[in-house]
Amino acid sequence: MKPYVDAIHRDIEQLATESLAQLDQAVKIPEGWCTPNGTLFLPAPPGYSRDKQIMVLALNYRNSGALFRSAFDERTVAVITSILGPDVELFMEGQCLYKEPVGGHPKHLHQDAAYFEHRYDGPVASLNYVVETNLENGALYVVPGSHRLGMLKHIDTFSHLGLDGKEWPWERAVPIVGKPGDAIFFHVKTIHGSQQNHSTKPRPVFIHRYRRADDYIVVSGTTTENRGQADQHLGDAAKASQKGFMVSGFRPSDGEMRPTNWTGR
Ligand SMILES: O=C(O)CCC(=O)C(=O)O
Repeated sequence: MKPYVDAIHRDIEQLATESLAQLDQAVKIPEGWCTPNGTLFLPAPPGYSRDKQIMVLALNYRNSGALFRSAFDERTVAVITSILGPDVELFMEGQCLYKEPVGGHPKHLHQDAAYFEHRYDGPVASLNYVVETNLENGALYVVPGSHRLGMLKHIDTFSHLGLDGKEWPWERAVPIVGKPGDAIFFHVKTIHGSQQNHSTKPRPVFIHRYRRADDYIVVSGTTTENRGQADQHLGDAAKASQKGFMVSGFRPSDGEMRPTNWTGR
């Protein structure tokens, strides 16, 4: 991601400033607090200069051209198609996890499939470092081979759905240190997470997710309560409303009539 990382970093810092300026308008939601621009905040650690800290910055393909361009990077797409096959779409609109300095949030070990379980193999994530990322500021930890364990039981944690820390302590995971622009590719059931940022500078990462063009969510949630609710275990019809932009290959029509680019809608 080296060709894009400086421009994405600038967009990230601009959005962080915007989000903090909107903090007095934040509304309470089950996951924390959300500012009008869509950034998610968590409670700040004790001794912090304010009572809330940034968790998920609202950076996405609609507000950052550099982020959108980077999702189509040829080398990245080549890695992804070697894993998923030729017909691949974007899943979600890009994501940015932002750990503030001096105590920024941990993301407890978890499988992404707890948040979005899929019909087939599910999305491959490409998590990208924006700054030098190490044991002090919140390197990504992964449990190698854990994608073969199937779907594990998650509980509610400070950072939303996570694995029980007694069964899955950090010692079971290995950290991946890296430089700005380094990309880590991992399966939707790979156990991963990251610890607090103890450095004096922010530690952002940005994430692209890719899935087979015919794959779709069957169960989703952010808490044990909303994961268990009604519109779950969606059937094949769910794909009609879950089509992402194609990054590779072709999606044949499913025969459903819908407005296209000649209507302007
Ligand atoms: O911010 C991080 O390092 C972890 C992000 C993560 O685990 C996730 O988005 O699923």
